[in-house]
Amino acid sequence: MTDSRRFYVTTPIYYVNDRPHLGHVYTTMVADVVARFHRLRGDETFFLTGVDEHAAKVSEKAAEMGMTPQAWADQNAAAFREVFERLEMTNDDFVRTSAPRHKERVTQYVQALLDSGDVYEGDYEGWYDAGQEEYVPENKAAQNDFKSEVNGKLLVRKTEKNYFFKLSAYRDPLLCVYAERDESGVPFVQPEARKNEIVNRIKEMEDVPISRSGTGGWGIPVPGAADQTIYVWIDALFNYLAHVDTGADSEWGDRRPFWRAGAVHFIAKDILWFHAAIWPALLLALQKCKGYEWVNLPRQVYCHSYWVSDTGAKMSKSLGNFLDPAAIDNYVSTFGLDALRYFLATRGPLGVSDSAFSPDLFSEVYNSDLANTFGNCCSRVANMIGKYFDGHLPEPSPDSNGNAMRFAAADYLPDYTTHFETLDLGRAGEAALRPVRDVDAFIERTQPFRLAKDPENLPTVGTILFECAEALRIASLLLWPFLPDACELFWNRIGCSSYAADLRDQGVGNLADWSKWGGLQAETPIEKGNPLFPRYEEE
Ligand code: ME8
Repeated sequence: MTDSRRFYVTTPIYYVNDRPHLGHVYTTMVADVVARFHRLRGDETFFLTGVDEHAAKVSEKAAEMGMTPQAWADQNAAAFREVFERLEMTNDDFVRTSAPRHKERVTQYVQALLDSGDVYEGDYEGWYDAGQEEYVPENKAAQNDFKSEVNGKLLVRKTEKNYFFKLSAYRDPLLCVYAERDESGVPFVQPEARKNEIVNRIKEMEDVPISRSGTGGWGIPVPGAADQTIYVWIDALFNYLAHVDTGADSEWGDRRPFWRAGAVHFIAKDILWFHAAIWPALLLALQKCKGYEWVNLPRQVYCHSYWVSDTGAKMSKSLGNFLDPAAIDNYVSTFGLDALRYFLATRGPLGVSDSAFSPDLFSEVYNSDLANTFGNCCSRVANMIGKYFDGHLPEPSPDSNGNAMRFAAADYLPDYTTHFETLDLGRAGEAALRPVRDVDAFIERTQPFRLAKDPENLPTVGTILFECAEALRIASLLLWPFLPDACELFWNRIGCSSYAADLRDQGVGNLADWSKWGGLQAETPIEKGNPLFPRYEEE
C-alpha cells in the first residue's frame, strides 16, 4: 500500500480535569466522519483521540475532590472513553498520557533532544496563565491588562529553573515549511486566515521553557532531572507521534507508515500556536536526532472555530454553559445518533466563524435534510415499488424516457471527494444529498404514481423506480460517513448489506467501484421498513 492510500487523523487529547462536553465530542466526531470517508474509499486509516492527564489543573481539581491525580484522571478518562464509545466513534486507539507506553516514548524524545542540544538548561521568568498552563509573552500580557485572554483571571509573575527548547532556531526552517506547503497547494495550516496569524508570530518566536518544577511528581520527569517534569504541552503534543511510533515486533504492530503518510490534526483555535509552531519545530528538531530521521512533518493542522451558546459565549467547562453528556444523550434519544453526527459535522464551526448551537436550528436541519429529504425519498420509492411491483425491484428498460438519473450519477463523486479532501464537511454533506434531491425532482417531473394508473406504462414506471432506487443507493454510500446507522439499515433493505460487512470485516470499502451505476439487481426484494428519520414535531 502506498502512503497516499494511508490516512492518519487525530484530535486534541482532552484535559481530564472535568467531564467531556460538546466541544470535545465535536472535534472527535468531525475526525470520525473524515476517518469513515477515508475507510469508505479504501484508504488504510488510523484515527487517534484520547486524553491529556498531566496538567496542573488536573492535580488541583483532584486535590479539591480529595482524590489522587491518578484516581481523578482515571475516573474522567473513563468518562471520555465511555462517551466516545457510546457515540460510536471509530478511533483505532485511545491515548492516555499517564500510560507507560506514552511516558516511555516521550522520555526517549526529550532525551534525544537533550543529546542534540535542542533542549538545554536555564532560568525563566514571565507572566503565567494558570488556567491555560502557558506563559504569555510580555507585550501580549500588557495588552490584556495582565489578565488571561481566555478566562480573564490575573496572570501570575513566575520564575523557575527550566529546561528550554531552542524554538528560535526554527524560525527560518518553519517559514520555509510554510512556504513550501503553500506552493504544493496543501497549506500547513487551514483555514488560510488562521495561517497568516501564525506566520507573523513565527518570525518573532523565542526559546520556550519545556519543563516545570513543583508539580508534586504529576507528570513525566525530565530525564536526568527528577525535580523537573516535562511541561504538559510538550508531553501532550508528542502523543501524536508516540502512539504510531511502534515497530512490527510490538504489541501494536508497525504503525509508523501512518505517521509517514502525514498526520491531519484537527484542533480548535485555542490551541493553534502549539500545533502550528511548537509542534512542527519539535519534529524538525527530532528529525535531526539519530534514529529519528524517518520522522516527517504532519500533512496539515486544521483549525476550527468554536461552538458558542445562543448568546454568543464560548461553550466551555469553566463557563459552565457546555452541553454535557446528559444533554448530548437527550439529543441522541430524540433524534438519533446519526442526526447529531450530521448536524455537528455539517453545521459546525469548521471555518473561521463560530457557530451558535441552537436547538431550533437542530430540529430544522433534522426535518429538512434527514426527515423530508433522505428519509422521505427512501420511503417514497420503496412505497411505489411495494405498490406497483409487489416489493421487488423492477427491471429497467434500456431506452425508455425514464432513464435520466443514470447520466446524472456520473458526476456525484468528484465534488463530494474534493469537499472531503479540503475538509469542507458542510459542502460534502450537501454533495451527498444531491442524488436525493435529484431523485425528488425526477419523481416530480416524471410522475410515476400518475403513469402507473395505466398498466401500459408499467415498463416506464419500472425504469423510473429502478433509477430512483439506484440513485438512492449511491446517495446512501456518500451519506454513510455522516449517517452510518441509517445507511446500513437502508443497505439491508435494498439487498446491499455486503457493503457494511466489507467495511466491518476488511476495515475498508471501495467507494469508486460501489458508486458506479448498476449496483442493484432487478428482482431484489425491497423492504419498506419504518421511516429512517421520522419527522420531528415539537411537543
Ligand atoms: O486544550 N467549540 O484540551 P481541552 C469547539 N489538552 N470545540 C471545542 C470547544 C468549543 N466550544 N471547546 C473545546 C487542550 N473544544 C489540550 C490539548 S493536544 C496535544 C492537547 C475542543 O480539554 C477543541 O478541539 O481544553 C479544542 O481545541 C479542544 O476541545 C480543547 O480541549
